Amino acid sequence: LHLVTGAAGQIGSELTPYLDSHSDFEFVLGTDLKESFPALDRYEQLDVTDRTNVNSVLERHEIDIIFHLAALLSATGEHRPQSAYNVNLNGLYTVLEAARQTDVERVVVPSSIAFFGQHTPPIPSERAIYSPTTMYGVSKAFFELLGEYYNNRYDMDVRGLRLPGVISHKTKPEGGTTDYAVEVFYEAIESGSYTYFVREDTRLPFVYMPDVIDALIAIAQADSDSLNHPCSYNIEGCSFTARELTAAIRDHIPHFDADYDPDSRQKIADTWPETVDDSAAHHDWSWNPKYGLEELCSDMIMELERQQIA
Ligand code: VAH
Repeated sequence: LHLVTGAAGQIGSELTPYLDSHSDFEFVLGTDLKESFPALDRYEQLDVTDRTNVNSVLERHEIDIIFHLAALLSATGEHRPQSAYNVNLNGLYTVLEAARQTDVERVVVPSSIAFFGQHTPPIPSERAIYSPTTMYGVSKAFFELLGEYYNNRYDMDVRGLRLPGVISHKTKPEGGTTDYAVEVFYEAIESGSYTYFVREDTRLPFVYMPDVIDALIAIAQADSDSLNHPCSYNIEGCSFTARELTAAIRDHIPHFDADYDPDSRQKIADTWPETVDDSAAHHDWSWNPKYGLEELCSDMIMELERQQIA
């Protein structure tokens, strides 16, 4: 059985049904804080910070791979650093310890470009200096270091990849610094205008959800001998500025009106790299994104217009 924590979140709510519907995977148990989650056939409530609860789930089910997605994102983490510490650090430690004690075969955890910071050089590779300035980024550095520790000390198989901003249309974004790149699509369709909370020249790396799903599955299935950076792979689908995103949307919605009013999240975005070197992922486990800015724009707008009509 595969276990997904954070199954109701932005990535979990797409990864879980995807894994469940593809026969070459085992059955999947989705878990999250919600009492129930009717969208999933197999779902249990799970608080990853509750050791008894985590141990009970792992002891009652034969879990082979855990996709540990439960976390608070960067902006929320700056409003509630203590909660972000508890979920992102204590929760991770609880899951790794329970996985170790119940012989789970593999644990896959998303890291993030938030691992980097203002001292990171342009176009960083896996080994570039990291200096996270957010509790969320600190928790991702903690994951990468603790995951390598568990691999070396306990011969476990913990893997991770540094996700850039994730763009998707199935769930509304919550608490990310890159949420503007998702909210803008909803507003362009619903109201025809959007005020970005970053400057128009803010450039960040992004990845579209179908490429995220492919990457998480590819790294989960990769031969461990080929993984030179098991917990730390950079990946990127495309890199663009808020201005370029507006222009790409106007290709589909000509009257779309945008303005830019940076808030506290600009400070976080300014510490992240504009683009990353993901050649190691291409080489080690055949990372090969399908969606550039134009492709993700047309797919997002088509899917949201379809949802709006439905
Ligand atoms: C966030 N979407 O904004 C997440 C991600 C790189 C961004 O970590 O916090």
